[in-house]
Amino acid sequence: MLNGKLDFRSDTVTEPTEEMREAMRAARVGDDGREGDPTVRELEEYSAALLGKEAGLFVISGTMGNLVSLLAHTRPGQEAILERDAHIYWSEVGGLAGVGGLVVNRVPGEDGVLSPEDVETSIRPARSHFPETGIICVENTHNMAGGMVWTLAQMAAVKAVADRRGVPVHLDGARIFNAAVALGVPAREIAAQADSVTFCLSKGLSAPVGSVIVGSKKFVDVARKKRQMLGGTTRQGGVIAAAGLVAMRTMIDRLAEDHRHARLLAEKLSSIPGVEVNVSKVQTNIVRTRVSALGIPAARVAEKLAEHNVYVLAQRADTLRWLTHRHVTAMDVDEAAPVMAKVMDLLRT
Ligand code: TLP
Repeated sequence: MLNGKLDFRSDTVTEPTEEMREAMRAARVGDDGREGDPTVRELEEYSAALLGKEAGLFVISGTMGNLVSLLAHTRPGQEAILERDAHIYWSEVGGLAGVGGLVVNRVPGEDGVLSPEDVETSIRPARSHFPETGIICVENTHNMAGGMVWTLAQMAAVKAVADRRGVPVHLDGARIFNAAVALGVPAREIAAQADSVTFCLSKGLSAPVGSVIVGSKKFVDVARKKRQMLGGTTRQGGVIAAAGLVAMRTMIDRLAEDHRHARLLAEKLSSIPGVEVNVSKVQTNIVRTRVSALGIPAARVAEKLAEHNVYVLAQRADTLRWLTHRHVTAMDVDEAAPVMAKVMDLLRT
């Protein structure tokens, strides 16, 4: 329950813990655009060490992290290979084309996972009239595929092709820690299969603001310049970075609980007539329910649920997305499922 609501719209709604608020109050700060902010620096170094990379860069959002990374890896006119339903394609205002000048090549994957064969054939051969492939983007967990996890082997297969063809791989790891918890491996093993990673502090980890990019020192130096170009350098950013540090130190392991709640929710929803859920594909904290049997738009179902204090996202015309997070308890799941059953009955009649 969050502010009296059963709020399943996103893990972005999570609010900072008391420990985060206290750390923000006490944060040591400096001017990050001049000699540096000690707390931002600590977050960047902590992130790089945790993910096994040389350097880190604090940014305001996942969207900025992805854009800065693409700008640092590529030149205008190059091509970006992305999975068809990548967040970078759907939900980041087309920044890669609008700001980065990149040609977009969307490659269909299975449950959000690209095959190495498809990546191989999508990389442009060197011909004078072709754009050059500048970047391959992967997403783990994959949002539009319902929080599906790429295994290490699947990531390694794509990375091997990319390395052989000399193309960098960027991982949109907004929810990399959900993937790590689901796979039972340290996040650094996932990060090892990409040249750069963006991850979010303000989703399941509950920090109020921020994401971090990690990669080689050389890459992060270029990314720092691109961040500045976008106006993304903070001044006393330590005030928010402090909450990010608490998030990384205290909130990763508990993501397993969100995954259990998502599974529980999926099981409960799957028994409701007219609601289609693929329970076996609920691997992390996202549950997708298709409601096309009703013949009315998912947005209408979401509206009706909200009238009964249950908030979800209409992700596609026929699909609702339910996300579990720190403010959704097992009791909340128990309460929400019968509301969905009731709403389906109301809309059917
Ligand atoms: N995802 C949000 C938004 O789509 C509203 C959500 O509710 O799921 N990559 C992935 C895979 C994401 O899911 C998101 C945000 C981002 C990047 C962007 O992060 P922010 O919101 O910090 O810019």
